[in-house]
Amino acid sequence: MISNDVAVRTGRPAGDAVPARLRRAVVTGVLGALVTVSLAGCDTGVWKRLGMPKPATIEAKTSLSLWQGAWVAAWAVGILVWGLIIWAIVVYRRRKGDPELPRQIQYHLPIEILWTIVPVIMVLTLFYFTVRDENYLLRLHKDPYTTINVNGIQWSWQFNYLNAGPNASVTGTPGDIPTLVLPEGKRVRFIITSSDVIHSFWVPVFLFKMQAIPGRVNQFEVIPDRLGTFAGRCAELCGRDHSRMIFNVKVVTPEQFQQYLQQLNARAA
Ligand SMILES: [Cu+2]
Repeated sequence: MISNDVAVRTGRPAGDAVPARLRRAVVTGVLGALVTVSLAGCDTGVWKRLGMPKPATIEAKTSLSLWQGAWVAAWAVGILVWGLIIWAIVVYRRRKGDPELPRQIQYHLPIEILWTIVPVIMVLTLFYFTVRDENYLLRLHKDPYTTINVNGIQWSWQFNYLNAGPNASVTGTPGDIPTLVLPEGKRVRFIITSSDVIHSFWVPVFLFKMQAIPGRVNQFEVIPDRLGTFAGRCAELCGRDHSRMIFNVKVVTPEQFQQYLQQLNARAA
């Protein structure tokens, strides 16, 4: 009777109804997987990095391992919890002749202690690694190689190279995207400020962002360790042209960096 019903509803022979649907689901799944794998093929490491871009600073590696570790911990806890749920469903399912309500247990002290202590340990573990890595990422050194003031303005960025004279600065506009030039292998300190509203200085390959808050000075340091040109953005909705508040980050050799500063100074003079 049931298979006849299926045949009537789907208009296909009863025996074929489910396999055809299954076949379509499998084909769709395999195609989807192939597309995903081939699209990601150009950068297979993205799987290992769980979606994060390839780090371009020494510090970004710490952010990456914190991210990966958090996912491993989340999956471990998830698998444990799902496993316990399935185990309880299967082992303690209602069998023939069982009463309407199972035996009710209250104040089972060992269990109460267990489900208090285990989550506390989990939270403390996540807390420990987060605080440890945050302290590392926000530490400031006595003598950075260079200090750059990054100032957010509606809607672009201003980069002031503080070690290179008062006029060594670059101001972008939404139509003229500024470039931030950094030396490879040298410690750079950023002093993040804002002229108007709250912005957020974000370079995805740094795996880090920091807010630019009016009337406040925020700081962090990185050592860029990969030559190249990278994208930068504002990560705080800051008004009409927020999405145009982009910039480029160009990591060059220290010699090229010094030449660049001289150029900036010469231009200002
Ligand atoms: Cu902004």
